[in-house]
Amino acid sequence: MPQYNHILLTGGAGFIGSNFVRFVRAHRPDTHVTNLDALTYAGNLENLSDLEGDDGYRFVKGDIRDADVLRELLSDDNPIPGVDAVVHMAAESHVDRSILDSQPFITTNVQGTQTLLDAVRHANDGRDTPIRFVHVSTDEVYGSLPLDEPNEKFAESTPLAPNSPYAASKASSDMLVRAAHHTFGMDTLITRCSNNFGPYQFPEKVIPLFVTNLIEGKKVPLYGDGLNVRDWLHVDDHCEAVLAVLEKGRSGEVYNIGGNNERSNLDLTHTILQLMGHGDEMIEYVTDRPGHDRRYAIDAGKLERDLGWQPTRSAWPDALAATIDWYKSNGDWWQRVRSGAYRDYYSKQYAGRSVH
Ligand code: NAD
Ligand code: TDX
Repeated sequence: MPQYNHILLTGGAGFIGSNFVRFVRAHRPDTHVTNLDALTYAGNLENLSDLEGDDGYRFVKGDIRDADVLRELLSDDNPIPGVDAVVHMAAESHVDRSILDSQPFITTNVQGTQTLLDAVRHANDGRDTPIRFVHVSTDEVYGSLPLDEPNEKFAESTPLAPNSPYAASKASSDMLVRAAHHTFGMDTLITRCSNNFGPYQFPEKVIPLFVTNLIEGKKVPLYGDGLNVRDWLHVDDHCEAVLAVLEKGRSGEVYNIGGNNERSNLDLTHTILQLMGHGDEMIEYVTDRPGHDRRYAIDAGKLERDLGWQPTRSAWPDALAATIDWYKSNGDWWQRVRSGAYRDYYSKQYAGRSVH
């Protein structure tokens, strides 16, 4: 099983990306990680403040739409070994934002992915072994399942039928990655994961939003009838799966990742309320999200059979309770996100330093 010398991770200052940096540094101490992140509203370097001083990790502020930055990073051998793998997580990731303004979703998720693919293809020129490219995608590209057929799940062969601008932009990026493999023989893989939860998730997503609202004594806004279903996976299980795909996956393949942990939003809300000692009076039913997908459910059997991966950190409701405890114990982190103070970290911490 190849272990990689140097991963270029895009979007590493976000929720999953920052957990992935920490996961790789803990489980593959010989693998260097360069985190390329544009620090949009979702990028927060405080997520990685514990890695300041780790020689195997470096942060570079830059945009995946900037071909010059990509060229420089992919050809750079110093001070660490050259990049031999790219894990692509940078994206606009919130469905509600894509409904309000889809433009950043097209420029980052679609054009940015193609710019990154082009840069990797050029960097492969003259190399004996091409750079391996793992594209981190989502179950939302498959669209929505009905509630009345509980045995139906998304398989890798399920046709893509994205319903939101976010999902459509991710599906487009998946198609570009597929084309790069087919046309240019690039060493690409695609993962499609279900809903993640865990530490450092931006408090616009349902679990950290509801938990932090309740800590502040506010109600939780439940969309529509609350019967939409999501399949919840702990972020560390996702990180382990992405690493397994990077190290053991078959080039050109798609791998679904899921927790086998379907919950309606109403069930999820009741569990959060119960774990936090609140009653139903804290639920505020609000207008539904336009085009709200009814149900996501992932069949992750291929990943289990072919690569031996299984979720081990997503046990319900214990993993949810531990996540709630994390937000309770890390009030500073999310209060600085809510106030906007987290945006000063980069200028304070990196002032005067070269980006490399
Ligand atoms: P996030 O919004 O928390 O983080 C995204 C990161 O990408 C941020 O740090 C942001 O600054 C960076 N970024 C955005 N545009 C950029 C650009 N143009 N150049 C460089 N960096 C840029 O997202 P997340 O929830 O951590 O999701 C990470 C990836 O996983 C995304 O591709 C998402 O589609 C996918 N995914 C997420 C989930 C989930 O439940 N959160 C589930 C399945 C797949
Ligand atoms: O305030 C809310 N009230 C509510 O009822 C919010 C923010 C959400 N919801 C519902 C909508 C969804 O059915 O909760 C469910 C989860 O919503 P989000 O946290 O916004 O996640 P979702 O839309 O399911 O998408 C997530 O999973 C797939 C991630 O944000 C995506 O990046 C990932 O690809």
